[in-house]
Amino acid sequence: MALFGIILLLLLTAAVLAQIPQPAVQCSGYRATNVVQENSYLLADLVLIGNCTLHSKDVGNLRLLVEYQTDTRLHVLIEDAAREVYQIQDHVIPRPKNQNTTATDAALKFAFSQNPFSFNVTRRSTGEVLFDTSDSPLTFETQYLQLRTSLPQNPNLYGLGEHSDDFRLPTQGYTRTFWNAESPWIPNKANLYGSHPVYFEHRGNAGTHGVFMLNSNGMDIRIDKTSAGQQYLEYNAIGGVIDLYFLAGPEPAAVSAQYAEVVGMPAMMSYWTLGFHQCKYGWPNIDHVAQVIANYSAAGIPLQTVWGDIDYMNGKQDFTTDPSRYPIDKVRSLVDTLHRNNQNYIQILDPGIKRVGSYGTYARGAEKGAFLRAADGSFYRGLQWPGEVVWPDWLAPNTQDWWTSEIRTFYDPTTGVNIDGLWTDMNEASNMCPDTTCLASTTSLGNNPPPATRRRDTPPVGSKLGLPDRDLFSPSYRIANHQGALSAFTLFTNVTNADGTHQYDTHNLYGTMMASATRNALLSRSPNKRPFVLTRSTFSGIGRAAAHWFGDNASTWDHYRASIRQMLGFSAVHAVPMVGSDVCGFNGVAEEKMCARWAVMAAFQPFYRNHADVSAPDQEFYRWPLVADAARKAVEVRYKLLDYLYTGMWRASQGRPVVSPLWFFYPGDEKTWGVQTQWMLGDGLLVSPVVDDNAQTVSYYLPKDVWYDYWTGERVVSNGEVKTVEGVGWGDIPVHIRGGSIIPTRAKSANTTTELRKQNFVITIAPGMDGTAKGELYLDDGESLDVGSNKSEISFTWDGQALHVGGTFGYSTDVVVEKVVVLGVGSRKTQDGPWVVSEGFGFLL
Ligand SMILES: *[C@@H]1O[C@H](CO)[C@@H](O)[C@H](O)[C@H]1NC(C)=O
Ligand SMILES: *[C@@H]1O[C@H](CO)[C@@H](O)[C@H](O)[C@H]1NC(C)=O
Ligand SMILES: *[C@@H]1O[C@H](CO)[C@@H](O)[C@H](O)[C@H]1NC(C)=O
Ligand SMILES: *[C@@H]1O[C@H](CO)[C@@H](O)[C@H](O)[C@H]1NC(C)=O
Ligand SMILES: *[C@@H]1O[C@H](CO)[C@@H](O)[C@H](O)[C@H]1NC(C)=O
Ligand SMILES: *[C@@H]1O[C@H](CO)[C@@H](O)[C@H](O)[C@H]1NC(C)=O
Ligand SMILES: *[C@@H]1O[C@H](CO)[C@@H](O)[C@H](O)[C@H]1NC(C)=O
Ligand SMILES: CC(=O)N[C@H]1CO[C@H](CO)[C@@H](O)[C@@H]1O
Repeated sequence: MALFGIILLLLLTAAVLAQIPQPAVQCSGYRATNVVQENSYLLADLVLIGNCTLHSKDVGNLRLLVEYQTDTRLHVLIEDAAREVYQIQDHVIPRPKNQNTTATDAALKFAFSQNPFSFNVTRRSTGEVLFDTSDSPLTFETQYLQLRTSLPQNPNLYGLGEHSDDFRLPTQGYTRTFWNAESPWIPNKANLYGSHPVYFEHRGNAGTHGVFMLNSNGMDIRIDKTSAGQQYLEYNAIGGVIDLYFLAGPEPAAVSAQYAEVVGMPAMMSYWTLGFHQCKYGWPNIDHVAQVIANYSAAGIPLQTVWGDIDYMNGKQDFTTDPSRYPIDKVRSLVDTLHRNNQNYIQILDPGIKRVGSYGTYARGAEKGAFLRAADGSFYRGLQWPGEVVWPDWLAPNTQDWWTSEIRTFYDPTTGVNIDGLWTDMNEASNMCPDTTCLASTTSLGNNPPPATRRRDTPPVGSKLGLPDRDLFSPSYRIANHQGALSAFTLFTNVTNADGTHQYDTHNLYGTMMASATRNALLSRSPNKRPFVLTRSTFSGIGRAAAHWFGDNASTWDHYRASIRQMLGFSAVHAVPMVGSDVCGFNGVAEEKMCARWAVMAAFQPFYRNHADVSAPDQEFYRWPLVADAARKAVEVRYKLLDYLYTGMWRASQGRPVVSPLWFFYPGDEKTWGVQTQWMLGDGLLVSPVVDDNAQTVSYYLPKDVWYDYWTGERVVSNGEVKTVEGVGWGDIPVHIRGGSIIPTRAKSANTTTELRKQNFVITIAPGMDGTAKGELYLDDGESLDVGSNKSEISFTWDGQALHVGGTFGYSTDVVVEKVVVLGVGSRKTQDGPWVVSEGFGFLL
């Protein structure tokens, strides 16, 4: 949400740097010796053949470990023999269990050449080469790693977020940089707030596979062709080890699930979080917030959750309220009112803790040693919203306790602000010091804390804490960070964490650790409620802990479109299902028609929040008649579909994406591979919004199948055609049911998710080409972390004549299935209920 000066010059410098070709040094790589090959693993020593010294000193002795971890997952680790090089702490990213599959049973096959060492990964069933490093020697230096794989021409590559580029990535002259950074206006071809070094490669009917590089160091991934025309993808990292997970698929959604198994299954969301959210930076006082709530109600637009941006804080300090604009008693009473009306409230937290002795949060953190330290042992300082700040060291032993205690005290339901979720912002970390010459510590305020014991400079062998004697401030290989130097606008990379690791290695994990610590604190506050945390900065695996929005985009049609491809990346590739953009855009002036379109489109995306910057005009949906109409309709249809979405989120918590690109369902249809303005919501709905600026016409692709217009039920048989519709109203959006699906909806919408849960169901059957259909419905209490057996997993099958409803019915509910509708040729058939939803039922139509 921060909007502060980004220096154009820095951007240009980064762009120019990114284009400088790599030195043409021909390194000779490593030789493999002492090879040990067992049923399910392979070990070898890799010995440097000749010094290369591209950017730093070569690491002479490496160790190769290849594990056939599961039938579909191959792990290839190349680490320094002494295990000094930094590896991501196990407690930050817990490693997946190794099932020790026998190599010959595995879908992927590893093969290598000994001298020089190179390897390839092939699909055993077809011999298809998925990864092949033989074109270029491995480089493993103290501050530079390079590994290149050849790829087929014009590969279909997806992922490598966070970025705002095409969902199917460019294949020439393209660099993806991983360095979490404040990124106002989410520029194209730039590193943004999060790092997810995983890509999926789709080869049509030959299958889809994934490759995950578990490395948090600054990195450029280059996708290009050699002068001889050979397509490649190349990792260039400034540290860490080569830790690759190959995921076999072969179905696209199987790769998503296999990736989620590696980084952790996404957290299940509470039902209410799927309601509509409103936020705004710049709401001047609590009475204004109350007016927003009242005005939503008066406009008949259901508002589920109200958010507090930094406006609520006193001097922009976490865990405070402004005594005159947001007095605590008024905030408490507003939250009580919201809760009485079954609505929710969420507040923001920033990592920067104001450095002033009289501020309790600071004083208690200082006492617990919860902050990062500078070279002299004093707390390392920077600038964030409140002014001069210190920064939580999420790796210090008492930081979680301190953070939990601050959260539990300030958000105590009986004496404090009884929030329902928290929002972690600015956690890249974003430091407002404009460049690396800004040393906040020279603008000393107040007392320094007692100096800490100086940490050892040489970590013990085997500790994986990071090699000693590196230039942690200005490494010779410069990644194409759009902010310029590594330490620009963030924490100095030479700062040491309490566990002996350095920001140089852990920078990209900072936001994820803050979000996880916040989740832990919420869990301690309400042990059996699913915590809701929204985070700006992310790393692989963040779905386990938090939801994500796409940061500070703009109120433009471009960003309206970008939000679709960003959602596809996070949901389908990065295992982060609860995502969305600031609806109607964050920066700049939202225009009425664009806002109407966005209100409607985002109703079909998982996280649905309208939010804008302090400098942007108010953009609540009720402010324009056209947008209010569109929003009423959008929220109504979203709420009717909310259990379908909730079921999708439940599947997502088991690894199946809730939002997917069309090619996940039609992998052999080449025309789907580049589609990035349509998406599948769950398994049954295709959403195809109008995407052109101010347009009322949309052309969308309908793969070869039978489809049903969601609004009219009309059956459309497509031969794989682009359809064009004109005169699409500002509140309208083409949506189709995929033939073969059964969609449960609530019969009526409601003003809150609590009321919605009391509505009856309607089941809509959309027979496929063969006349059959299936679907499912998941029900539970909507908020317990562990529902035990109190859940219903209901399956619907339609064989052309009869509907069978089975599954488990552990969650008891009074609502009934009111009606079953079968779409088809001619008029739809309807059967009226009621049928109870607490047991299976079946009937012939
Ligand atoms: C690489 O250089 C180092 C330092 O100059 C030297 O000790 C080492 O033997 C060299 N290794 C090889 C394989 O050339
Ligand atoms: C796999 O093998 C490793 C090393 O031999 C062992 O520690 C681990 O327990 C095994 N895992 C399973 C699931 O058998
Ligand atoms: C994979 O690598 C091995 C060892 O270098 C080699 O024998 C084999 O031909 C390679 N496979 C393919 C399909 O390139
Ligand atoms: C709410 O609506 C009233 C009446 O239209 C208007 O005067 C007021 O400015 C609105 N306030 C907000 C915060 O939308
Ligand atoms: C990091 O490097 C900067 C610039 O050289 C220096 O001023 C600072 O003291 C260093 N900090 C630490 C913690 O080493
Ligand atoms: C929602 O509340 C409005 C009043 O704000 C009311 O007119 C409307 O009927 C309610 N809708 C539902 C579905 O209960
Ligand atoms: C399930 O519901 C029963 C009856 O309401 C309740 O006693 C039990 O505690 C619930 N179990 C869990 C795990 O929530
Ligand atoms: C994805 C996208 O549209 N990004 C745009 C964000 O805004 C900046 C500045 O307006 C543009 O340069 C980007 O193209």
